[in-house]
Amino acid sequence: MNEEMNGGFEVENRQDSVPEKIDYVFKVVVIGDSAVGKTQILSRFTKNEFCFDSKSTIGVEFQTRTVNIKGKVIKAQIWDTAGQERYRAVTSAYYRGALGAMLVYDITKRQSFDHVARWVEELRAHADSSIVIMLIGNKADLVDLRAVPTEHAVEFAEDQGLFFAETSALSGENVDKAFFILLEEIYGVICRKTLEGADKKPNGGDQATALKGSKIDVISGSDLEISEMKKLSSCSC
Ligand SMILES: Nc1nc2c(ncn2[C@@H]2O[C@H](COP(=O)(O)OP(=O)(O)OP(=O)(O)O)[C@@H](O)[C@H]2O)c(=O)[nH]1
Ligand SMILES: [Mg+2]
Repeated sequence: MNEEMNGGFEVENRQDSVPEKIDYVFKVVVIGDSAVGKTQILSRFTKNEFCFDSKSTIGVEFQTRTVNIKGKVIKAQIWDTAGQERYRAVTSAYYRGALGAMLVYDITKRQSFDHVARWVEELRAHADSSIVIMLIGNKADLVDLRAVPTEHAVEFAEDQGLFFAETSALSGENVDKAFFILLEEIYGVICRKTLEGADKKPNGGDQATALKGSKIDVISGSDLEISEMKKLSSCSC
C-alpha cells in the first residue's frame, strides 16, 4: 500500500502459481482518457473479469498480480485513476515510483488517440525518465467501429519510442501479453541499472564482477519494440 496515496486501496489479487517470496514489486500506472477501458483492462489482467456497465473511476486505486518473469517472482502493483480531469489524483504523487505505464486509447474514439501525445507529455514531465511506456489501443473487438487505423498508432509509437499493442478487455485478447511485455521490459531496465550501478561503485569491483558473471537475460528494447508492435497488432495487413 502506498501511504502517499490516501485514496488508494488494494483490491482482490489474482495470483499465478508462484511461491510466496517476492523478488520485485513493480509499480505500473494506467492512464488515458475517460471511458477508454483502463479499469476493465486492469480487471481483466488481475481478476480475469470484465464489467459492461463499469462506472467512471473516482480517485485512485491499485490492484496486484504476482507473476513469474525470467525466473523472478514479480508483484505487479497496477495503479488506476480517473481519466476525467476533475477526478484525477495529484499527478506527481500518482507517477512517483512508477516503472511502467499503460497509456490507453479507444480504437473507436479518434479523440482519445489525439490526446495520447498530451498523456506522453504528462508522463515525461512527472515520471522517471526510464519509465517503460506501452501504448494500448483498446476495444479491438469493436472492429466495425474502428476510427484509429493500426498504422497510425504504430507510427506514433515508433516515433515516441513506445511499445504498442491493441487489446480487448472484453475478450481478453492481448491483455496478458501486453502486461507481460511491459513487465519483462521493466525487468530488463532494472537489470541494466543494477549493472551500471555496480560498475560505478568505486569499491564495487567484486560486486560488478559477480554481477557480470551471472547470466542476466536483458531484453533489447529496440528489438522488441518494433517486432512486438507488429506481432501484437490485430491488423491483418
Ligand atoms: N466493447 C468493449 N468495451 C469495453 C472494453 N473495455 C472497456 N469497455 C467498456 O467501456 C466502458 C468504459 O470502461 P472503463 O474501464 O470504465 O473506462 P476507464 O478508462 O476506466 O474510464 P474512467 O475511469 O472514467 O477514466 C465500459 O462500459 C466498459 O464496459 C473493450 O475492450 N471492449
Ligand atoms: Mg476507470
